[in-house]
Amino acid sequence: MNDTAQAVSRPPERQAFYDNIAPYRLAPLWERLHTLVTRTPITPALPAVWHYDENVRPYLMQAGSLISAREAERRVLILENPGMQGQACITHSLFAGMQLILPGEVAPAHRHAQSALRFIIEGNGAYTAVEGERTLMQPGDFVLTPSWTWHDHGNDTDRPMVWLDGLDIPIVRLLDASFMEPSNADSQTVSRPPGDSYARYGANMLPVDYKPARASPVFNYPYERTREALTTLSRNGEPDAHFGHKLRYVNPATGGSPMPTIGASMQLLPGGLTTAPYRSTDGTVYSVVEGEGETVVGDTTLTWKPRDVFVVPSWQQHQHHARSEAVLFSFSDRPVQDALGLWREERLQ
Ligand code: 1HN
Repeated sequence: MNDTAQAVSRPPERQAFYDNIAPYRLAPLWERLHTLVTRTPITPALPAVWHYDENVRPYLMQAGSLISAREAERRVLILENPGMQGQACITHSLFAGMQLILPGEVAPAHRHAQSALRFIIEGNGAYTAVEGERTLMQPGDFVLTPSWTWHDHGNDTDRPMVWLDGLDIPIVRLLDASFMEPSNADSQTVSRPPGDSYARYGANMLPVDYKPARASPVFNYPYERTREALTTLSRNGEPDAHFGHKLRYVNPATGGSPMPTIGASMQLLPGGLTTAPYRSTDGTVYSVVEGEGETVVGDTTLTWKPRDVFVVPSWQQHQHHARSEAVLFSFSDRPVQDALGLWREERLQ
């Protein structure tokens, strides 16, 4: 029996039985078992790529002239997986969108059960405020807004600011656990100077009496530091066959993922490298920071360059090829699968 196992046969007397029991909210498991419990993961998600310069940025800018950040609350174009149209997700478990905030605009303060990450794509120096502290964002920065934290965004620069939003919306939807609260004020009162969290928690040190929480106390992981680490690694040794030089972001107080539902990594692929075939159960969203190349997922080839986003669905074998030295940011639901004992990977040669 394989993944597309034969259904059991359905002669007229069985069909009549199913019809008879349906009004009583009963259904035969044997008609559905093979689609519920599959030999290997079957996902509705398809591999896909969004080319930023050609097919995202122009429409995001059009959206900018159609609606304000204030009216939209968040001016985001959803990156919708072509295998799950209308479901507002990029993988079965994750939402991704591209958010624009124009000079002078404010995206008003709110908080929600959903955890969010921002990965900065374009612009310099707009801010996100999280729990009363602002951070100025630069391309390649990885910014967190953990579950139920107040957050607002503003752009006091003279250039548009664009970032990739990643949220655990489908996970919260599955669990029917969504709560949201708007703030009375558009912008939070700033209660701590910029850089305060990073000084307290981001220097490989912690306040002496700090008690670890579910989410990382660092809420901006600047690209400068990440790139520096990857540059050093790439000078010091050979790349891993499957990952190149790859580091994951951590909650510095626990060594676990920065947020309970979303894990994130950054990897450097030396120019010319083709990674060995790999698959894992966490469908993964990639944002290209530097370099050009392609990722072959099954029989689909996704070609990418800086600022493109692509998605590799669960359990689909893939290989990255870097035509030039490349840096890829990625995020997935791996912490959820790890916590539940579900995560699996397969490394082929
Ligand atoms: C949200 O609150 C933000 O705070 C971005 O910037 C994207 C997508 C769906 C629901 C809430 C934000 C979002 C979102």
